[in-house]
Amino acid sequence: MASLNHIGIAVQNLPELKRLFSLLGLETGHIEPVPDQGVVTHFLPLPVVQGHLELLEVTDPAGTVAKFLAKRGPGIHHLSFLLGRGELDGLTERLKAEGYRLIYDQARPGAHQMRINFIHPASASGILIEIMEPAH
Ligand code: CMX
Repeated sequence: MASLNHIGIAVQNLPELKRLFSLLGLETGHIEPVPDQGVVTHFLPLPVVQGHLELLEVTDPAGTVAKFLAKRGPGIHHLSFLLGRGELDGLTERLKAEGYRLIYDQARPGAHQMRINFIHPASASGILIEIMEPAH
């Protein structure tokens, strides 16, 4: 079975995105130029967890994912970060105070009995970021 090693994110404003990931507790580890590919790679180690790829099958033609497909075509829709229980509301308030745009005023229920919210891609360098915590 193949294991997920990393997700490559094309960035235009590196300090801006590093600042956001730092608020989520993720700091840069290894930095390595790869001249052959025309980039410098910045790796932010992720805690090892049992993760998932989530395939989003549309059921609501007027929903956000249907709209995404119509506008941008198929592909990666969001990154989802798991927090410890009781951490979501505090982080949400901190992000708002730092000027980030959250999608919901209050966390909503998500799959796997999670409380979820999202950072709007307009304030996350073009990436839709889900933050979530176990509801129970
Ligand atoms: N990733 C990156 N950019 C995205 C995006 C995504 N997933 N979805 C939309 N965008 C872009 C749009 O293309 C648009 O770009 P431009 O301004 O360059 O045209 C920009 O974000 C702003 O879009 P918007 O008009 O404010 O909002 P949309 O109606 O396109 O909706 C969003 C975007 C993020 C507000 C909406 O998708 C949302 O509310 N998402 C949260 C809920 C969600 O995504 N649920 C599905 C997953 C559920 C699950 O996993 O359980």
